[in-house]
Amino acid sequence: MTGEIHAVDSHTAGEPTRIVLAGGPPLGNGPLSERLNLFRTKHDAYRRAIITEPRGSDVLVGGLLCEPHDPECQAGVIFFNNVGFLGMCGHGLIGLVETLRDQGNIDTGQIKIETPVGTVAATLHSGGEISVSNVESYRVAKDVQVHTKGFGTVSGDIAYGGNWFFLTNTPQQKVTRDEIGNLTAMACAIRKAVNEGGYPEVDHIEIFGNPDDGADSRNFVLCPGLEYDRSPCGTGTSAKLACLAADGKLAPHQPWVQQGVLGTSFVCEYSWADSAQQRIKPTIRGKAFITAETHLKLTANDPFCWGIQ
Ligand code: PYC
Repeated sequence: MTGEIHAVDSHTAGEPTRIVLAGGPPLGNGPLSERLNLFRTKHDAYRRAIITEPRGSDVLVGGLLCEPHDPECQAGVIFFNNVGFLGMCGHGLIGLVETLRDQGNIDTGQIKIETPVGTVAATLHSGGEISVSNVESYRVAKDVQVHTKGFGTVSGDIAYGGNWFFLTNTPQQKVTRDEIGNLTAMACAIRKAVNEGGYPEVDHIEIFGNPDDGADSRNFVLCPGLEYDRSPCGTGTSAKLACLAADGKLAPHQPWVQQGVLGTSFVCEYSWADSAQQRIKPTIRGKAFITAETHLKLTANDPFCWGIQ
Protein backbone atom coordinates (compact mmCIF):
# COMPACT_ATOMS: atom_id res chain seq x y z
CA MET A 1 0.00 0.00 0.00
CA THR A 2 1.18 3.55 -0.79
CA GLY A 3 -0.54 5.29 2.12
CA GLU A 4 -3.58 5.95 4.25
CA ILE A 5 -5.38 9.25 4.82
CA HIS A 6 -7.44 9.83 7.95
CA ALA A 7 -10.36 12.14 7.18
CA VAL A 8 -13.63 13.32 8.72
CA ASP A 9 -16.58 14.19 6.49
CA SER A 10 -19.30 16.66 7.40
CA HIS A 11 -21.84 18.87 5.73
CA THR A 12 -22.64 22.49 6.45
CA ALA A 13 -26.14 23.49 5.36
CA GLY A 14 -25.97 20.65 2.82
CA GLU A 15 -22.50 21.36 1.38
CA PRO A 16 -19.97 18.61 2.14
CA THR A 17 -16.45 19.04 3.56
CA ARG A 18 -13.73 16.40 4.00
CA ILE A 19 -11.12 17.42 6.57
CA VAL A 20 -7.81 15.57 6.33
CA LEU A 21 -6.43 14.98 9.82
CA ALA A 22 -3.41 12.83 8.92
CA GLY A 23 -1.70 11.23 5.93
CA GLY A 24 -1.74 14.31 3.66
CA PRO A 25 1.19 15.56 1.60
CA PRO A 26 4.43 16.72 3.29
CA LEU A 27 4.35 20.53 3.00
CA GLY A 28 6.81 21.59 5.72
CA ASN A 29 6.00 24.34 8.19
CA GLY A 30 6.29 27.61 6.25
CA PRO A 31 3.53 30.22 5.90
CA LEU A 32 0.29 28.69 4.61
CA SER A 33 0.52 30.59 1.31
CA GLU A 34 3.88 28.84 0.68
CA ARG A 35 2.48 25.47 1.70
CA LEU A 36 -0.47 26.00 -0.66
CA ASN A 37 1.99 26.67 -3.47
CA LEU A 38 3.87 23.46 -2.66
CA PHE A 39 0.60 21.49 -2.50
CA ARG A 40 -0.45 22.88 -5.90
CA THR A 41 2.85 22.42 -7.72
CA LYS A 42 4.31 19.25 -6.17
CA HIS A 43 1.49 17.25 -4.56
CA ASP A 44 -1.65 17.88 -6.60
CA ALA A 45 -2.14 14.09 -6.84
CA TYR A 46 -3.21 14.13 -3.16
CA ARG A 47 -5.94 16.67 -3.96
CA ARG A 48 -7.25 14.41 -6.72
CA ALA A 49 -7.00 11.26 -4.57
CA ILE A 50 -8.97 12.86 -1.73
CA ILE A 51 -11.63 14.74 -3.71
CA THR A 52 -12.28 13.16 -7.08
CA GLU A 53 -13.91 9.82 -7.83
CA PRO A 54 -13.72 6.99 -6.85
CA ARG A 55 -13.23 8.22 -3.24
CA GLY A 56 -14.94 11.60 -3.54
CA SER A 57 -17.18 13.58 -5.84
CA ASP A 58 -17.22 16.89 -7.70
CA VAL A 59 -19.25 18.56 -4.98
CA LEU A 60 -16.86 17.75 -2.13
CA VAL A 61 -14.56 20.44 -0.69
CA GLY A 62 -11.42 19.22 1.06
CA GLY A 63 -9.49 20.87 3.87
CA LEU A 64 -5.99 19.87 4.91
CA LEU A 65 -5.57 20.51 8.63
CA CYS A 66 -2.08 21.97 9.19
CA GLU A 67 0.06 23.14 12.06
CA PRO A 68 -0.23 26.94 11.94
CA HIS A 69 2.80 29.08 11.11
CA ASP A 70 1.36 32.08 12.97
CA PRO A 71 1.87 31.45 16.74
CA GLU A 72 -1.41 33.29 17.45
CA CYS A 73 -3.38 30.60 15.60
CA GLN A 74 -4.45 27.23 17.00
CA ALA A 75 -4.80 25.54 13.58
CA GLY A 76 -4.17 26.06 9.89
CA VAL A 77 -6.14 24.84 6.87
CA ILE A 78 -5.76 24.68 3.08
CA PHE A 79 -9.01 24.18 1.16
CA PHE A 80 -9.27 22.45 -2.21
CA ASN A 81 -11.89 21.08 -4.60
CA ASN A 82 -12.32 19.00 -7.75
CA VAL A 83 -10.35 21.42 -9.94
CA GLY A 84 -7.90 23.24 -7.66
CA PHE A 85 -7.50 25.25 -4.47
CA LEU A 86 -9.64 27.80 -2.62
CA GLY A 87 -8.36 30.85 -0.72
CA MET A 88 -10.96 30.48 2.03
CA CYS A 89 -14.14 28.49 2.39
CA GLY A 90 -16.90 29.55 4.79
CA HIS A 91 -18.90 26.34 4.89
CA GLY A 92 -15.61 24.40 5.01
CA LEU A 93 -14.36 26.41 7.98
CA ILE A 94 -17.59 25.62 9.84
CA GLY A 95 -17.04 21.94 8.91
CA LEU A 96 -13.45 22.14 10.19
CA VAL A 97 -14.52 23.55 13.58
CA GLU A 98 -17.22 20.88 13.95
CA THR A 99 -14.59 18.25 13.09
CA LEU A 100 -12.21 19.62 15.75
CA ARG A 101 -15.09 19.50 18.24
CA ASP A 102 -16.00 15.94 17.22
CA GLN A 103 -12.37 14.82 17.67
CA GLY A 104 -12.26 16.34 21.15
CA ASN A 105 -9.71 18.98 20.14
CA ILE A 106 -11.71 22.08 21.07
CA ASP A 107 -14.40 23.20 23.46
CA THR A 108 -16.84 26.09 23.19
CA GLY A 109 -15.19 29.46 22.67
CA GLN A 110 -13.04 31.13 20.05
CA ILE A 111 -10.06 29.83 18.08
CA LYS A 112 -7.94 31.45 15.39
CA ILE A 113 -7.28 29.58 12.18
CA GLU A 114 -4.64 30.42 9.59
CA THR A 115 -5.58 30.15 5.91
CA PRO A 116 -3.51 30.99 2.82
CA VAL A 117 -5.44 34.28 2.48
CA GLY A 118 -5.30 35.38 6.12
CA THR A 119 -6.32 34.53 9.64
CA VAL A 120 -9.96 33.88 10.48
CA ALA A 121 -11.53 33.54 13.92
CA ALA A 122 -14.17 30.93 14.63
CA THR A 123 -16.46 30.62 17.64
CA LEU A 124 -18.03 27.35 18.70
CA HIS A 125 -21.23 28.34 20.52
CA SER A 126 -22.74 26.28 23.33
CA GLY A 127 -25.74 25.26 21.18
CA GLY A 128 -23.39 23.78 18.54
CA GLU A 129 -23.59 26.62 16.04
CA ILE A 130 -20.33 28.00 14.70
CA SER A 131 -19.60 31.53 13.61
CA VAL A 132 -16.72 32.49 11.38
CA SER A 133 -15.23 35.95 11.34
CA ASN A 134 -13.98 35.93 7.77
CA VAL A 135 -11.12 37.73 6.04
CA GLU A 136 -11.65 41.35 4.94
CA SER A 137 -14.16 41.52 2.11
CA TYR A 138 -14.72 44.26 -0.45
CA ARG A 139 -16.25 45.17 -3.80
CA VAL A 140 -13.99 46.17 -6.67
CA ALA A 141 -16.54 46.97 -9.40
CA LYS A 142 -20.26 47.85 -9.51
CA ASP A 143 -22.76 47.30 -12.33
CA VAL A 144 -20.36 45.53 -14.66
CA GLN A 145 -22.19 44.55 -17.86
CA VAL A 146 -21.26 41.33 -19.63
CA HIS A 147 -22.66 39.93 -22.87
CA THR A 148 -23.34 36.23 -22.47
CA LYS A 149 -23.92 33.56 -25.06
CA GLY A 150 -27.59 32.59 -24.75
CA PHE A 151 -28.58 34.70 -21.74
CA GLY A 152 -28.28 38.25 -23.04
CA THR A 153 -26.56 41.11 -21.23
CA VAL A 154 -26.16 40.58 -17.51
CA SER A 155 -25.18 43.25 -15.01
CA GLY A 156 -23.48 42.56 -11.67
CA ASP A 157 -20.81 43.45 -9.13
CA ILE A 158 -17.33 41.98 -8.66
CA ALA A 159 -16.43 41.39 -5.02
CA TYR A 160 -14.01 39.45 -2.85
CA GLY A 161 -15.02 37.47 0.23
CA GLY A 162 -12.06 35.08 0.50
CA ASN A 163 -12.73 33.99 -3.11
CA TRP A 164 -13.71 36.10 -6.13
CA PHE A 165 -17.38 36.48 -7.08
CA PHE A 166 -19.57 38.04 -9.75
CA LEU A 167 -22.91 38.81 -8.07
CA THR A 168 -26.07 39.39 -10.06
CA ASN A 169 -29.84 39.62 -9.63
CA THR A 170 -31.83 37.94 -12.36
CA PRO A 171 -35.53 38.63 -11.76
CA GLN A 172 -36.50 36.54 -14.81
CA GLN A 173 -34.76 33.42 -13.42
CA LYS A 174 -36.17 31.77 -10.28
CA VAL A 175 -33.59 30.61 -7.72
CA THR A 176 -35.20 27.33 -6.75
CA ARG A 177 -34.15 23.69 -6.54
CA ASP A 178 -36.03 22.67 -9.70
CA GLU A 179 -34.16 25.38 -11.65
CA ILE A 180 -30.64 24.16 -10.77
CA GLY A 181 -29.98 22.93 -14.33
CA ASN A 182 -30.94 26.29 -15.85
CA LEU A 183 -29.10 28.22 -13.13
CA THR A 184 -25.95 26.18 -13.79
CA ALA A 185 -26.11 26.82 -17.54
CA MET A 186 -26.70 30.53 -16.98
CA ALA A 187 -23.90 30.83 -14.41
CA CYS A 188 -21.45 29.04 -16.73
CA ALA A 189 -22.26 31.47 -19.55
CA ILE A 190 -21.91 34.44 -17.19
CA ARG A 191 -18.57 33.21 -15.87
CA LYS A 192 -17.17 32.83 -19.39
CA ALA A 193 -18.27 36.36 -20.25
CA VAL A 194 -16.92 37.83 -16.98
CA ASN A 195 -13.54 36.09 -17.43
CA GLU A 196 -13.29 37.23 -21.05
CA GLY A 197 -14.43 40.71 -20.04
CA GLY A 198 -11.31 41.42 -17.99
CA TYR A 199 -11.92 39.57 -14.71
CA PRO A 200 -10.06 36.25 -15.11
CA GLU A 201 -9.77 35.85 -11.32
CA VAL A 202 -13.56 35.49 -10.87
CA ASP A 203 -14.25 31.78 -10.46
CA HIS A 204 -17.54 31.86 -8.52
CA ILE A 205 -20.85 33.19 -9.89
CA GLU A 206 -23.61 34.16 -7.46
CA ILE A 207 -27.16 34.60 -8.72
CA PHE A 208 -29.76 36.11 -6.38
CA GLY A 209 -33.52 35.58 -6.28
CA ASN A 210 -36.47 35.88 -3.94
CA PRO A 211 -36.05 34.27 -0.51
CA ASP A 212 -38.61 32.31 1.50
CA ASP A 213 -40.21 34.05 4.47
CA GLY A 214 -37.73 34.83 7.21
CA ALA A 215 -34.67 35.25 4.97
CA ASP A 216 -33.32 38.42 3.39
CA SER A 217 -32.01 36.88 0.20
CA ARG A 218 -31.61 33.59 -1.62
CA ASN A 219 -28.63 32.64 -3.77
CA PHE A 220 -27.34 30.08 -6.22
CA VAL A 221 -23.54 29.84 -6.33
CA LEU A 222 -21.60 28.17 -9.12
CA CYS A 223 -18.27 26.87 -7.81
CA PRO A 224 -15.04 26.69 -9.87
CA GLY A 225 -15.47 22.99 -10.75
CA LEU A 226 -18.99 23.61 -12.16
CA GLU A 227 -20.82 22.21 -9.15
CA TYR A 228 -23.24 24.44 -7.24
CA ASP A 229 -22.83 25.22 -3.57
CA ARG A 230 -25.46 23.35 -1.56
CA SER A 231 -24.99 25.88 1.26
CA PRO A 232 -25.49 29.68 0.99
CA CYS A 233 -21.67 29.92 0.51
CA GLY A 234 -19.77 31.65 3.31
CA THR A 235 -17.33 33.50 1.08
CA GLY A 236 -20.11 34.38 -1.39
CA THR A 237 -22.23 35.75 1.44
CA SER A 238 -19.21 37.78 2.63
CA ALA A 239 -18.91 39.25 -0.88
CA LYS A 240 -22.65 40.03 -0.81
CA LEU A 241 -22.35 41.81 2.56
CA ALA A 242 -19.45 43.87 1.15
CA CYS A 243 -21.72 45.03 -1.71
CA LEU A 244 -24.63 45.80 0.64
CA ALA A 245 -22.31 47.75 2.94
CA ALA A 246 -20.79 49.71 0.04
CA ASP A 247 -24.30 50.60 -1.19
CA GLY A 248 -25.41 51.69 2.30
CA LYS A 249 -28.15 49.03 2.24
CA LEU A 250 -27.08 47.18 5.38
CA ALA A 251 -25.81 48.79 8.58
CA PRO A 252 -22.94 47.32 10.63
CA HIS A 253 -24.16 44.54 13.00
CA GLN A 254 -27.59 44.40 11.34
CA PRO A 255 -28.41 40.70 10.86
CA TRP A 256 -28.70 39.37 7.31
CA VAL A 257 -30.18 35.92 6.67
CA GLN A 258 -28.76 34.44 3.48
CA GLN A 259 -30.54 31.42 2.09
CA GLY A 260 -28.97 29.04 -0.42
CA VAL A 261 -30.72 27.35 -3.30
CA LEU A 262 -31.69 24.35 -1.11
CA GLY A 263 -33.37 26.68 1.41
CA THR A 264 -30.75 26.33 4.18
CA SER A 265 -29.40 29.56 5.62
CA PHE A 266 -26.51 31.37 7.31
CA VAL A 267 -27.11 34.27 9.68
CA CYS A 268 -24.58 37.00 9.05
CA GLU A 269 -23.49 40.50 9.93
CA TYR A 270 -20.48 42.72 9.40
CA SER A 271 -18.39 45.41 11.01
CA TRP A 272 -16.25 47.91 9.16
CA ALA A 273 -12.57 46.98 8.79
CA ASP A 274 -11.94 50.26 6.97
CA SER A 275 -15.03 52.35 6.24
CA ALA A 276 -13.12 54.82 4.03
CA GLN A 277 -12.00 51.96 1.78
CA GLN A 278 -15.38 50.20 2.23
CA ARG A 279 -13.71 47.04 3.48
CA ILE A 280 -15.71 44.92 5.91
CA LYS A 281 -15.17 42.04 8.37
CA PRO A 282 -18.09 39.65 7.81
CA THR A 283 -19.32 37.08 10.32
CA ILE A 284 -21.14 33.99 9.08
CA ARG A 285 -23.02 31.72 11.47
CA GLY A 286 -24.18 28.19 10.67
CA LYS A 287 -24.05 24.58 11.74
CA ALA A 288 -22.27 21.47 10.45
CA PHE A 289 -23.02 17.78 10.95
CA ILE A 290 -20.45 14.96 10.90
CA THR A 291 -21.34 12.34 8.29
CA ALA A 292 -18.36 9.94 8.36
CA GLU A 293 -14.88 9.26 9.66
CA THR A 294 -12.81 7.41 7.10
CA HIS A 295 -9.38 6.01 6.31
CA LEU A 296 -8.81 6.49 2.58
CA LYS A 297 -6.51 3.78 1.23
CA LEU A 298 -3.93 4.66 -1.41
CA THR A 299 -2.99 1.36 -3.01
CA ALA A 300 -0.02 1.35 -5.41
CA ASN A 301 -1.49 -0.98 -8.04
CA ASP A 302 -4.95 0.68 -8.03
CA PRO A 303 -5.26 2.29 -11.49
CA PHE A 304 -7.34 5.06 -9.87
CA CYS A 305 -5.15 5.44 -6.76
CA TRP A 306 -4.77 9.17 -7.51
CA GLY A 307 -8.37 9.71 -8.65
CA ILE A 308 -10.18 9.68 -11.97
CA GLN A 309 -9.13 12.71 -14.00
O1 PYC B 1 -18.78 28.43 1.80
O2 PYC B 1 -17.22 29.80 1.12
C1 PYC B 1 -17.91 28.80 0.98
C2 PYC B 1 -17.71 27.97 -0.22
C3 PYC B 1 -16.86 28.22 -1.27
C4 PYC B 1 -17.02 27.16 -2.17
C5 PYC B 1 -17.95 26.30 -1.64
N1 PYC B 1 -18.36 26.81 -0.46
